[in-house]
Amino acid sequence: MHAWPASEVPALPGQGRDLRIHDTATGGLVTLDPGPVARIYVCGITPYDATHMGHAATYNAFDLVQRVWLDTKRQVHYVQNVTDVDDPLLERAVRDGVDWTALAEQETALFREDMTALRMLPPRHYIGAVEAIPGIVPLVERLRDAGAAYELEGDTYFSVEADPHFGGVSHLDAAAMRLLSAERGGDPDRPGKKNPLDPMLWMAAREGEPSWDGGTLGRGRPGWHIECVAIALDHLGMGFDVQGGGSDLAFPHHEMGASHAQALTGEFPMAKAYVHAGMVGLDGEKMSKSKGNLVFVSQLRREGVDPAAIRLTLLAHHYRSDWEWTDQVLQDALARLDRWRAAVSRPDGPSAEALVEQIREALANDLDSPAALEAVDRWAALQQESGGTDMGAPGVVSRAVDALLGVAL
Ligand code: 5CA
Ligand code: ZN
Repeated sequence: MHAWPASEVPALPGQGRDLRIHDTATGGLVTLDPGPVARIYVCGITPYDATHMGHAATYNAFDLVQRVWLDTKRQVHYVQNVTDVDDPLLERAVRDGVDWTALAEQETALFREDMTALRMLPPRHYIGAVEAIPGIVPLVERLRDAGAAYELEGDTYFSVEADPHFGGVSHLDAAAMRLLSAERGGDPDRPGKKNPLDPMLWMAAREGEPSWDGGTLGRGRPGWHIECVAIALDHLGMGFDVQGGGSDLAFPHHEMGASHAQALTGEFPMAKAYVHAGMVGLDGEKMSKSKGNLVFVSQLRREGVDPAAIRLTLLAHHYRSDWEWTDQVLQDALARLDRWRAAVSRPDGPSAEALVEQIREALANDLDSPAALEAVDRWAALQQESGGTDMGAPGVVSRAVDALLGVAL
């Protein structure tokens, strides 16, 4: 499917820095050394409701990854999926009495608009689960033929025992895995499974639900984890630089995906870093479509909130921390945006050279966007207090804030 338009990324003077980022699999910081083309896969939305602040925060984190790499003059091969067929989408369509394809199309269109408004750079490949099915079926057949998958009442399951590295992404114990599996789309209590954690690869057609030709698997639809593996391997291949998503995806989604890929290719790891963004909450609970405690990007835009302020709200929190959306965090961002805009509206100001380096340094250090914002705050305060004589410095600041933070002043 098509993605959304890219906003311009201004080139900056000086040299970009290599990214050091927290990898869930090793539990520490890794310095990534991508080739001339950095490769990143970010798990996309399940389009049954509008983009909320949690989604926006997660995509903001990976947009920063892309911007840091672009600043090092690399190209970025960014792939994102859309889970445009899955249980929650089908359930919502039934609940609301709407066609599931229309619901998916409508919410995906809204997501594109939100991403455009927030100046998130688009993926090079934006791929729906449905369009990936012809590539998914042969992978599931291969897993089955290799003994890494088995059939249960017509459904096909992956056998976690097939991967010697299973557990290597999330490092959870079996009890924690079982709990999370039940919470996040798995079926650990289904009788007949070899291991309660085994995830479904291909679900045989159910009465009243959409299904596709599955070759020797029979008609059905794909499981969730194999969707992302098929799309990532097709477009990026093994050993890409970053797999990203919110921290709720570490287990089971990224754990299972890593196992599928290992069983398919015999190679390890699928991604050099598994990067997870913290959860954004509201009123003490994780913001989630199923709980309904949501602040939508599109709602704020309708209310006339400047998308640059929404983006500054996201940037004011470190991507790995869990945080709460409040009206105050948005008010703070609006005030900051005003200060910054006033500071860059003059033709001259304090030198911006050190500031560009501080933003670069902050982002290269595990995407420390709060530190980057503080650096810009300091420059803006200096501009306000004593000004400066550096002609063009405000322009440099505008371009740096745009290129590195995605905020148009
Ligand atoms: N389609 C799958 C991924 S393949 C999915 O998880 N879709 S989603 O719509 O539920 O979430 C989209 C992205 O937003 C995921 O990376 C998810 O981890 C992230 N996300 C969901 N809720 C939150 C939240 N409250 N805070 C931060 N990120 C969130
Ligand atoms: Zn995914």
